[in-house]
Amino acid sequence: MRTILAMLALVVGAAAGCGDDGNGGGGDDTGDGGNGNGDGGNGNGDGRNESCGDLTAVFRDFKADHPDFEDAIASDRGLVETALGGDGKPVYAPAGATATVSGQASFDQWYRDVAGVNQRFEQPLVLTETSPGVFVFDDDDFFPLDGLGWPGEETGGHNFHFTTELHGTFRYRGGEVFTFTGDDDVFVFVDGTLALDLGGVHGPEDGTIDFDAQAGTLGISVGNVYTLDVFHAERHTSQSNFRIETSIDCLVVVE
Ligand SMILES: [Ca+2]
Ligand SMILES: [Ca+2]
Repeated sequence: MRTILAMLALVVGAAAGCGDDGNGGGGDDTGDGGNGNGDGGNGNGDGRNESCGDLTAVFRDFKADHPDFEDAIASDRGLVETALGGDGKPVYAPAGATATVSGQASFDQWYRDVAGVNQRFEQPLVLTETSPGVFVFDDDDFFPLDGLGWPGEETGGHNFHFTTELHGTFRYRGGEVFTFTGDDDVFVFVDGTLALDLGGVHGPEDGTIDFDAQAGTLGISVGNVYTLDVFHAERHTSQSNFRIETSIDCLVVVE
């Protein structure tokens, strides 16, 4: 299944003309016309395609009285299995309750539409090239569902207690990194294998995927296209931070 998805994404990526030559900080009028860096061979001279990094996030709004939200504050690594589930969702790993999760039944609601429990929204989440070859989304006041979702649930004027899901594909060129900083839980899967675990209810924490260093564990090889799946949960007041920084030059959304 994931191989098929990767193949489809490869076709889409090729059609989108994702090139290496557009990472020059947005200056397209320098007149040199020859800014290809030579390692990709597929640049079309038009710069980085606008679809690169133009992601769409799925948000699900929860209420504070959900058993896993606004409860204990604790680091809680190991909440998910190493392998992403066959349905593309994280698989709850512990045998029962943990410091911050009631159990599998409650966890399974985090990234699935459940009537009466959560409300689903889709919004753009766009990575911006902040310096040549560095793509960032950064919001230390991350409240995408303010004014949406369950009424009467605001704290300090903000809608806390939601989850975030992002799905993309990228061509592994070698040397990429992907850093997440934020709260609360974050699970990142590469080619269906857990590559970053920041599980738990906590203040901003950060973790980095070093694709070269983790290539063996992840089973990835330079030149191929892979899936990148990000799952996040905002589970506790009074902060919501969400920051992605990556050198992946063309992350393409998967619907
Ligand atoms: Ca909420
Ligand atoms: Ca929080």
